[in-house]
Formats: sequence, C-alpha cells, structure tokens
Amino acid sequence: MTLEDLGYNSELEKFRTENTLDDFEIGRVVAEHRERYIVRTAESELEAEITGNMRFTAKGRTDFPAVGDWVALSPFDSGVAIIHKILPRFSMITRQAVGQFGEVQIIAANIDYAFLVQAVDRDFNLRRLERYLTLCNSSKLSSIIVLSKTDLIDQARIPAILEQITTRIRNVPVIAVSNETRDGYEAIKAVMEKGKTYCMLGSSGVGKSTLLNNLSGKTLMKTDTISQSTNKGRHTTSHRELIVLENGGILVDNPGMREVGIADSTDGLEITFDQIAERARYCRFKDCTHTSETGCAVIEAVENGTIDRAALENYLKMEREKAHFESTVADRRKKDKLFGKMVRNYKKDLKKNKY
Ligand SMILES: Nc1nc2c(ncn2[C@@H]2O[C@H](COP(=O)(O)OP(=O)(O)OP(=O)(O)O)[C@@H](O)[C@H]2O)c(=O)[nH]1
Ligand SMILES: [Mg+2]
Ligand SMILES: [Zn+2]
Repeated sequence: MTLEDLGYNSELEKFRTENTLDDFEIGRVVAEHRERYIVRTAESELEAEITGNMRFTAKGRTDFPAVGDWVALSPFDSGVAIIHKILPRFSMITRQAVGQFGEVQIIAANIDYAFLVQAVDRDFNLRRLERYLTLCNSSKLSSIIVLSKTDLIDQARIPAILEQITTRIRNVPVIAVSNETRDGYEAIKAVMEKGKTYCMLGSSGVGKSTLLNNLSGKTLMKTDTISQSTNKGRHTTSHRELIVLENGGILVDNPGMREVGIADSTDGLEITFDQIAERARYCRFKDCTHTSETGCAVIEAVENGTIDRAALENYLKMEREKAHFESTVADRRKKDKLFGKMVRNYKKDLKKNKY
C-alpha cells in the first residue's frame, strides 16, 4: 500500500519537506485505543504513542492525534513507534465532549465527506439529521445522507420519505440503502472517489459497521443485533477505525453517537439553515431573535409556508446551545489565563527571592 492509497497528497508532502521531517516516517492514524494509536505507514502498521513533550504541551483534546490524522513518527522497536508531530489537518469534525462542557472532542480528522447514516425505521428524525449536518457544515465538510434498513419498511413508502428529506434539507444528496438486500450499494460506491476519506456518523445500531463490512467484503468490525427491549443500539463499535476499500475510497467507522452537542464557533448553522439565514437579512431589527419581533422576515416566511416551522424551532434551539457553548469556552479561557498569570507571578517571586 502506498501513502497515496491512504489519502496522502501534495499539500502534505509540501509540509513534510518544508518542515525538515526527513528523519521521520509518515503514517496515518487508523485506530485509537486510549492514547495508543495504530498508525499505517507505506510499509507496515505500527503501534504508537506520542512524545512526553507533546502530551505536556497539549492545551486540549485537539492537540492529540485522532483517527484520520497524518503523523510524523519514528519506529524504535519492531512494530512500535513514537509520534513526534501531527501534520496540519485540512478538516476536523469535532463535537462538544460528553460531560465536559466547553471542551471539544475530535470525531475524525482529514475527512472529505461524511455519510450521515439514519435508519428508516425507528431512528428516522429530521431534526437529528439537521444537527449532524450542522456538525459537518461547521467543519466545511460535504455530507451525503444515507437512509439505511430500507428492507424493513414497505418499499412503496420510500419515495415519500426521500421527498420529506429533500424538501427540508436541500442540496444534500440522499442515498437509500439496505444492508440486507444491498439495494443502493451501487449508488454508495459511485459517490466514493479514490483517495478520498469518508466517515460514517449516526446513532448506534443504524448499520454503519455492517455497511463497512459489506463494502470491504470482510468482517472487519464487530456488529450486533440491537436490543429488543429498547430498540436502541448497544454501542457495538467502541473505537474509530479507518480502512481502505477496494474501490480506493477510505472509510472511517465511528461509534454510534448518543448526543450531538453543538461545539460550533463558525457558521455551520447558517450553512445548514441557509434559507433562514437568507430571510434573516430582511428582518427589521439587526439583532432579531426570530421569535416574536414585529417585522421578522423569518417568522413571516414560516407563516406563508416557505420555511418549515420545525426547522426554525430546531435552528433556534441549536443557536441557543451554540451561544451557551461559546460563553463556556470564554469562561474557560479566562480561567486558564488567570492560572497562567498566577504561575508566572509565582516564578517571578521565586527568582526575586533567589540569593
Ligand atoms: N434489516 C436490516 N438490518 C440491518 C441493516 N443494517 C444493519 N442491520 C442490523 O442492525 C444491527 C446493528 O448494525 P451495526 O452495523 O452493528 O450498527 P452500527 O451503526 O455499527 O452500531 P454502533 O457500532 O453501535 O454504532 C445488526 O444486527 C445488523 O445486522 C439493514 O440494512 N437492514
Ligand atoms: Mg458499529
Ligand atoms: Zn427575524
């Protein structure tokens, strides 16, 4: 396998040569298990850890390698290596870390496209789809919606469901698939390009790993039946994994997500809800909240049916989450700054008292 097969490109090569990384090997992180990384190089697969210095200087989760990352590493024993540097990421999907407000978690790095997988039976939910879309749009990723388990419903219902999606979410391709009958597989294969990286995002139990296994022709990921009593997935996949398919596409499996917190400081919401953002320019007040103001062009559009009321409600909910996230991040920075100042003063005092 060459590095190009893993998605390596001229931008990365330029960085490598300009940053005197000649003494290192280059590889891509294909799996992570608690700060131990499986890195695929042109020659082999290595188990790697980061340098002590990298861990020490890391300011947050994003300074650690993630699946999909390109790293410069040095093997020191057979099959074992030390990661010295993470090459610049061209994209990074992050979400708010569960239970750690104001901290982000990397879902995957250097992803070109995201497959947003939703099962057509009980999992189907437009609001959640918009949430995933926002996540991807804030990372400037193109998304493809994958509607799975189509074998579980009456085939005649599928076109209406597809239309429901495309009227609410425009400009995003939708592919209906069944991992049982393999309907839609040709369409999935057709959208995949050689050397491009695709990740799969969605709830637990929607069939992400089954899709990966079927496309690869191997049982690479464990899959499991979903719990009969709750009809919820069991979180079968517990780690992320990157594989290269026969068609040249690179696919990353992710564990199912329970919640998708908005950790968006960019314009992900505006891209996802472009119709709302567009109408908002005509609101009478510049700081219009689109909730009850007179002269609100967005509310007017909802009333005359051009904008879906449920879409606006979802937008406003995520907007509030985003504001809350941003203020938490700001608080955190302030605390870190204060702490830094305290440490500096302490060191200064130490120096002063030195004799
Ligand atoms: N009927 C039907 N069952 C499917 C389909 N795809 C997956 N399944 C079944 O759904 C269950 C869950 O599939 P997985 O592939 O493990 O789901 P996952 O999305 O990887 O789940 P997590 O790893 O927990 O996130 C398994 O029992 C699969 O056999 C499908 O298209 N149709
Ligand atoms: Mg899985
Ligand atoms: Zn308004």
